[in-house]
Amino acid sequence: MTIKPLIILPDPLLRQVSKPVETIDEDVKRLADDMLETMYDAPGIGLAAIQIGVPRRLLVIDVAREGEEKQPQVFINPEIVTSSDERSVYEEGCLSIPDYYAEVERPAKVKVKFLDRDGKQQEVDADGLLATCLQHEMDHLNGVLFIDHISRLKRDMVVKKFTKAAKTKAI
Ligand code: GNR
Ligand code: NI
Repeated sequence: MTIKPLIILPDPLLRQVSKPVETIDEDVKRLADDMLETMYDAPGIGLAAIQIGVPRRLLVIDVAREGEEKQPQVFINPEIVTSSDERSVYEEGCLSIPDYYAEVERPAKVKVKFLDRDGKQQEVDADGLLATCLQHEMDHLNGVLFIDHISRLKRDMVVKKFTKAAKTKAI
C-alpha cells in the first residue's frame, strides 16, 4: 500500500466529473487500499479517488472515533437512492482545502446504493457523520466541493487564498 500525494485547491482536477468504475479488478482494489492508507495518514474520515488524481467513482470512508477499532468502508459507483427532508449542519473540512472549515447544511439521512470492494451490490441507510461524509465524498465525484455550499463571499476568499499560495509555491 502506498500513501499518494493529495490534489489541492485550485487544481482543476478537483472540478472534473469522475467516470464509473467498469470492472473491480486488482488495480481498483489496490487503488482503494492506497486511498485508505492516504486517508489514515492525512488523517481524514473520507477520501474520493479524484483527490489523489484518479477520476473514477470510488470513495473510502472511516468514521470510527479515535481509540475505536478501524471501520474502513469502500464505496464504488455510489448513488443516492433517497435523501431526507430533515437537514443537519456539520462543520466540514476537506483534505484538498487544508485548514479551512465551515458549516454546511445537507440532508440528515441518505440511502446509498453502491458496490463494495468485492463488487457486491450493497445499500446503506446513513445518518449522522456518515451521511454527511458520504454526501461530501459523492460531491467530489461530480467535481463539487464543500465550499460550493457556503456563501459566495466566503468561497471567493478561500479560492483566492489558495490560488495565491499555489503561485508562491510554484516559484
Ligand atoms: O476528513 C474529512 N473530514 C470531514 C469532516 C466533515 C465533513 C466531511 C469531511 S470529509 C474530510 C476528508 C475529505 O476531504 N474528503 O473528501
Ligand atoms: Ni473533501
